[in-house]
Amino acid sequence: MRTAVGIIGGGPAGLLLARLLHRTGIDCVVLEARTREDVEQRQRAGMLEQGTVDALREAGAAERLDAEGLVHQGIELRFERERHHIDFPALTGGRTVTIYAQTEIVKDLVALQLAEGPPLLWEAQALAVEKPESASPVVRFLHEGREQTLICDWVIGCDGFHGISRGTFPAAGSHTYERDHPYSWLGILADVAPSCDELIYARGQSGFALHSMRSIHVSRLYLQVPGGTDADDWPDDRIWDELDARFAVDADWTLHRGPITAKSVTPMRSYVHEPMRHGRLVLAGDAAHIVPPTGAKGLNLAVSDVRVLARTFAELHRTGSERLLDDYSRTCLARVWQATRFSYDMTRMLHAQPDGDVFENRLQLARLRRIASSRHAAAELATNYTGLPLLT
Ligand code: FAS
Ligand code: PHB
Repeated sequence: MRTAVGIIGGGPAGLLLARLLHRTGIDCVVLEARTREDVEQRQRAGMLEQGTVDALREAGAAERLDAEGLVHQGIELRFERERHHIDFPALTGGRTVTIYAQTEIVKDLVALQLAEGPPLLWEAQALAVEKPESASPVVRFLHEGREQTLICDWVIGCDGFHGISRGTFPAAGSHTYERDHPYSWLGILADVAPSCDELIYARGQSGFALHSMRSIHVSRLYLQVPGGTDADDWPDDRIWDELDARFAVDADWTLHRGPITAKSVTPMRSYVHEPMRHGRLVLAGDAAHIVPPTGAKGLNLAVSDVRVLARTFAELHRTGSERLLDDYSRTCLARVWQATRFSYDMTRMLHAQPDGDVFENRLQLARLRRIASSRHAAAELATNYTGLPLLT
């Protein structure tokens, strides 16, 4: 097989990139290791910055998002049994966010790609990227029981944190920056109407909790748990009891319970790989960076990488100039590090420190009190949460 742009990975980054390139008239192929069912059912993110909504509209993939997405005007911070609303439009000159599950974005993009192209190969596992420094890099992949090759002009690694693309980069000149946080998130889906109109980020005495949602009928909640936690050790009642304790406030508010339909544990890590390009191999999304989901940045960062990348290929296609491509890594990393900073700060501010560091505990409260009492500090949180401008 031969194509202009070989895309490894059919998650949100790979699918959105394929859609944007296809609409620009650029030939590409997506190789996805898993099945369609796997990819469409994988419970992940849910909060979209306006830039992500704009990108999906630009891709002609936002019809259901516009009909079903829940636009939110802010979030609530909870600590010391107090409630503090962060009013996004008032603090950011009108910006809002939208709740629409990553699973639905993937379903929308898959349906469009299967209907209109480009080719999307399921259960096509990339084994290696060869000759990335050459003008014709090759992806060796396993599909339908045999090893095949995809000869490309460019290869884009959209294969997530556990993919193979990043490992193709030469050690010399590559740098990784990482921090594993000493706790994880236990995430649940529950068939019960959300107990709130907007997301609640709670710093409880025994740990962090987040109340999100997927619709007006389905709640999505997260609970800080020790690293290495097995979801099976958390029966439904234990989860609801702990969530109740962490969301407790001196106000008339009830956490509504319901049947839990999905449970999973996600480790908390911060990770950045530099650079994001080597020769004709380029990384986008989780293949290049991971943030703890406290700042709701993972999916949004993947989309902003893709928006930059699609523009660079559009210029290359139109003018033959690689000027923007030469700048891709620097452009994306500027935004990646800002999102990494924000996600790290939100995580450290809201999670109980397992080592019971009382000094850190007091610092957390001081940070939260500053946000609750200072318009300036609240505006800084709101500006970062709703998304910094693209191409910072
Ligand atoms: P993805 O990991 O989504 O997609 C990579 C794709 O590449 C996968 O489909 C994989 O099967 C495929 N692949 C891998 N190796 C391959 C190979 N060798 N050949 C072919 N295909 C290959 N972000 C938030 O903002 N909020 C959240 O609550 C949140 N929760 C998360 C929970 C979990 C368990 C994880 C892992 C991530 C979570 N994230 C969250 C971050 C998540 O949303 C990512 O940012 C987002 O999926 C990034 O999309 P991609 O870069 O496309 O990577
Ligand atoms: C989600 O809805 O899955 C979600 C929302 C905000 C976050 C993390 C996850 O910070």
